[in-house]
Amino acid sequence: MSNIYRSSRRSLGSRVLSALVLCAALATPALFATAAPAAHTVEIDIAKFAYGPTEITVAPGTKVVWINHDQTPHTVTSSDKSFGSKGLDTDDTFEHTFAVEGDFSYICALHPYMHGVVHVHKP
Ligand SMILES: [Cu+2]
Repeated sequence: MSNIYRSSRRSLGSRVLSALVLCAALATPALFATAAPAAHTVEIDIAKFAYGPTEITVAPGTKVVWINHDQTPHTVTSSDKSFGSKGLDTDDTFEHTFAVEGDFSYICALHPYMHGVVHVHKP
């Protein structure tokens, strides 16, 4: 009798666990889907130890997404510390939305000779 009780308890527990895992799996893409329709997005490629384009001009509210295409980790580290990524592995991305006007220069903390600048100005 106690064996049956114990095994049914265990299966309920594992059923709850798999339901939670399923919920997490379903919730994650939904989260990305709601985050996607942002005002305006610009991509900057990181390739061959350089940001491309090195220099861009965007309107306030623009989201800039950096993508590392190198086999080497890089970072996006702003000179004024207003934004900064962790070490980006191959195909990792980092995004930052520029809310205010200004000139924001940045470097790769691992290779400080890599540099770029985002100019944020009203059109
Ligand atoms: Cu780097």
